[in-house]
Amino acid sequence: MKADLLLQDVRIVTMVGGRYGLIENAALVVHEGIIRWVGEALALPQVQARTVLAGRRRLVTPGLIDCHTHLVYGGNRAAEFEQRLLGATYEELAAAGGGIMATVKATRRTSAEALAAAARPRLRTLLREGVTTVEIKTGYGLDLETELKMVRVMEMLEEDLPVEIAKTFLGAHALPPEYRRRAEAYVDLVCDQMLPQMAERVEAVDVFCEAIAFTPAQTQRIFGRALEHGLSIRIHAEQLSNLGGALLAAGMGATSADHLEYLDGAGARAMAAAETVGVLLPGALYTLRETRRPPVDLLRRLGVPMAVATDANPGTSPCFSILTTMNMACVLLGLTPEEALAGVTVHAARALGRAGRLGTIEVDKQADLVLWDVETPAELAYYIGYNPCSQVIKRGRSLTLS
Ligand code: DI6
Ligand code: FE
Repeated sequence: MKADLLLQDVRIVTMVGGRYGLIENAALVVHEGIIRWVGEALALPQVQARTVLAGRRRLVTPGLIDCHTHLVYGGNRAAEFEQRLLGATYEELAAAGGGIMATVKATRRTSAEALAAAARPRLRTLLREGVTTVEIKTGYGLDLETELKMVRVMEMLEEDLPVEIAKTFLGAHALPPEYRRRAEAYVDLVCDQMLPQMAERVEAVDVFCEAIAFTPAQTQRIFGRALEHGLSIRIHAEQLSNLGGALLAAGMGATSADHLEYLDGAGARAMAAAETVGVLLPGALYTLRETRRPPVDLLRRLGVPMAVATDANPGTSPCFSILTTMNMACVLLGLTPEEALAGVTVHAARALGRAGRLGTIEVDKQADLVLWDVETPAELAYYIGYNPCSQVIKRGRSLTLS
């Protein structure tokens, strides 16, 4: 067997079927970026490998996947964070031009180069924790020019850094001030002007379906158009209230419904029937000090796959640590460490429509791998602010991350 890389003396957590699937005394063979063989070292066939890597009994997992972020944006909202802790409410801040609109203003006036320069260290922080694939949403432009600029920034990041970026169009994130009281006209703009141009450059369309954002009827209209363009659909649903967004999106074949704090039984059953992934975002719940929890027991009982993501954004989740997010998913939402790891590997791959290629360690999958200095996989969700990542392999190549 010919190989570019033979990885030996490792313990492999395959995550097949969402379980650890730990193989002790394991070996793994990579050729042309693809896993060609994995199993117990004793059964390893004859291999002529160009590179042999001794893992010194480190634990190996699939490359981690952050399947929901907004990490391209201008400015930051630390001042709002401070004002909120001094007693200001969201409504007051929004009325004073804060909230999502503050970030929209900053993103509109920042160049693509400056946006990329600001996003790079955020993305690097994720990569240093073993993230090899990340989803990034637009949604801080809310006009065609700036939405396209955000996609260009993602393309620049992908050129500079060894990471795969899944690009999502979130033109329906908030109603821009120039469309005040003309929401339907803005939805027309999203459907008729923005979507046709964005369709070439992104793979999915997301809508923030919420009382402070877009209604289910508007969401349905946008999703209908997205499907006509051959894009997959995802939704921010049931974060602040229950509008039935997850039910609607699942009925239209959404790949994921995200947040879900206020999800009800009908929504959860629709997700189970449609095999829609539930993406849990504990960083937002934590930052907003939300007391309502997504119905994890119900999702588990119905067999809805649960992914876990940072929701990295300047307002509700200024969090750029996938490991801390796994810890929050356990401590705040009651996931097991195994479920949290499945949430950032196999189920996250599914939320991004990449389950055939990413998310587990199996023959024929892409060789995105992380070597960890830990004894047990539960340690990945256990530490807070400690990074045991020892080495990252992307498409079969070892990375040096500065
Ligand atoms: N849900 C959220 O929590 C964020 N966006 C979204 O759709 C908020 C983004 C922000 O405040 O900038
Ligand atoms: Fe979000």
